[in-house]
Amino acid sequence: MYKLMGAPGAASMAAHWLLIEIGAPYEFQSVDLGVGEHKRPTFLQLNPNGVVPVLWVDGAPVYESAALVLLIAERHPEAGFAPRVGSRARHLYLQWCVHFANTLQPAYRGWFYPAEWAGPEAAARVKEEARARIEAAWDRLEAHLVAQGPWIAGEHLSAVDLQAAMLARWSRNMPKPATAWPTLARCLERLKARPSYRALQAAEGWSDA
Ligand SMILES: N[C@@H](CCC(=O)N[C@@H](CS)C(=O)NCC(=O)O)C(=O)O
Repeated sequence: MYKLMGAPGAASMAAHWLLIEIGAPYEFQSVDLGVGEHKRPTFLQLNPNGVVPVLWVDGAPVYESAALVLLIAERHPEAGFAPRVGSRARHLYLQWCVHFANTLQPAYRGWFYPAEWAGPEAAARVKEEARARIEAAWDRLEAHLVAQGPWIAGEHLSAVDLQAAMLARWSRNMPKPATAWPTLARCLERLKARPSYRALQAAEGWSDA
């Protein structure tokens, strides 16, 4: 039994979606970011970065959303969300998962928390730079999907597609959302058509409307 600590639509979303896809027994514990529950000592003991998600695995906490996606997929090989070790698909899967965590996620921090790095006076500049980096990431993903799609790891859907869809969703209110890239938009549509996506929405209480 897994316990995922997160917040609706937040960085916990991909792990939550994957747990639903593989049908693993889990409990979702909502962390109230609005009251700063994630900055309290009890939570910081689980994730010293003071951010969600945290996943309890075999009675111990694990953090970093990209790691959780990889971890869940590899613990349930029968569900087919982790390409075979040594395959070209596996190489792409690992490359893009780490690339998203290293590029898109820090850029989103800049977009959503623009005063975090250099104070409120630099917020507008930080947002501008964050936006450019996020759009550059979609440019690169679009080109990859055109050349090697239909999924990020190639022929088959894998956990990294769910990670990408979570990150893409965060752009929905940006000046140029991820859905402005046509091949990526079609990939996202296929993902959002899955019954697991509706189950995720129901479990977390949000919609894309
Ligand atoms: N690198 C972390 C980043 C997680 C992250 O930024 N989580 C956000 C929600 S999407 C959060 O907890 N924000 C609250 C805050 O920073 O105060 C991960 O991928 O797990």
